[in-house]
Amino acid sequence: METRQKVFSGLQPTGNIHIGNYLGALKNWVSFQDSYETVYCVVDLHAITVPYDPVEFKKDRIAAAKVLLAMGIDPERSMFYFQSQVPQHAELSWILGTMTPTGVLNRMTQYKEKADKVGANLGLYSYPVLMAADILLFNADLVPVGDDQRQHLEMARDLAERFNNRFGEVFHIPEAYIPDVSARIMSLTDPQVKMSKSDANPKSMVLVLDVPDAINKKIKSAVTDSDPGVRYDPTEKPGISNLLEIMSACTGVSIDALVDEYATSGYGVFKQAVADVVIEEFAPIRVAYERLDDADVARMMHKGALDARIAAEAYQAKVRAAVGLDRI
Ligand code: AQP
Repeated sequence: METRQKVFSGLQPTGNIHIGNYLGALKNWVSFQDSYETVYCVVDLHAITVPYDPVEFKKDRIAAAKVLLAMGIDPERSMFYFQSQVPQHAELSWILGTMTPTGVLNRMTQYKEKADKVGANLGLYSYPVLMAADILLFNADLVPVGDDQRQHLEMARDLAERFNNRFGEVFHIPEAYIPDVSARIMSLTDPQVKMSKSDANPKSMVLVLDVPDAINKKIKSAVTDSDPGVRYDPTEKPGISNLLEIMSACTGVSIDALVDEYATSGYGVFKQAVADVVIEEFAPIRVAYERLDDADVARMMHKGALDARIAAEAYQAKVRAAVGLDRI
C-alpha cells in the first residue's frame, strides 16, 4: 500500500487571524488534506512566550480552532488538536534543546525582533526548538508556512540532521512549503513591513472574520503611491504589489494577467475589485464560524488530542530509545 507523505503545521492562537496567515499558510493546509496525511495544531505553548491574559487566551484558543474548522480543516481527515494537550511536543523540545548550540539561536531574527518589542524570556528564545519538535514529532515531510518561518524551518532541518548523525536515522528531513505568491503579505498601512497579528493598528490587516464593510474600508484605505498605474513592482510600488499578490492568491489568476486587466483602470477600481474578491473568499468562512458551537469544538479538540497523544507516543518511544531514555 502506498503511504502518503505527511504534512505538519501550526497556528498561534494570538489574537485575530489575518489574510497574511490565511494566504501564506492556512489556505494550503486545507487543500493538502486531499493528498497528504495531515497533522495540524493550534500551538498554544508557542503563544504564551509573549505577554497574555489567561482569560482572553482561553477564548482566543477556541476561536483559533473554530476559524480553522470553518476554513475546512476536517478532523475526520486531519489530526487536529491543541499543542499543550500532547505533552510529547514539550518532551521532544527538551531533548532537541540539549543539542541546539546557543550560537544558532542567537542568529534567529524573529527572536531579536520580538524580544525588542515584548521583552526577552527563555521560552521566546527557545521557540524555534519547540517548533522543530512540533515538526519532527510526527516525522513530517512537508511544512506549509509563510516566508517569516523560513529560518526556523532551516533550523528544524539542521536539528534533525544533528540528531540522526549522533543517534541514528530517526527523523525525516522536512521541507518547507512556501507559496510563490503571498508568502509575505504586507501591512495595509505600511507596505514595507509584514502584516502581523501583533500590529496595534487594526487597519493594517484584513481579518478572516471581518464583515464585508470592514474589508471594503480597509482595502480601499490601503496605503499605495501617487503614480496611478497598476504594476507589480515590490520596491517602487509595494502597496499595489501587495494588493496584486492578495488578489492573485485568492483567485488563482496570475499577477501578469491581473496587471493586464487593471493596468490603466485607476486605483479606485482596482482596490474595489480586490475588496470584492476578498469579501467573496471570506464570506463562507464567517458563516461556517458562526454555526460552530464552542462546547462542540472543545470536545472535538479533546478527542483530537487523545488521538494525537497515541500517535505521538509511537514516534517519541523511538526517540527515547535512541537517546537512552527508554521507559523501564
Ligand atoms: N504577513 C504574512 N504573510 C504570509 N504568511 C504569514 N504568516 C504570518 N504572517 C504572514 C504565516 O502564518 C502562519 C501562522 O502564523 P503564526 O500564528 O505562527 O504567527 P506568526 O508567524 O508569528 O505571524 P503573525 O500572525 O503575524 O503574528 P506576529 O504578530 O506574532 O508576528 C505561519 O506559517 C506564518 O509564516
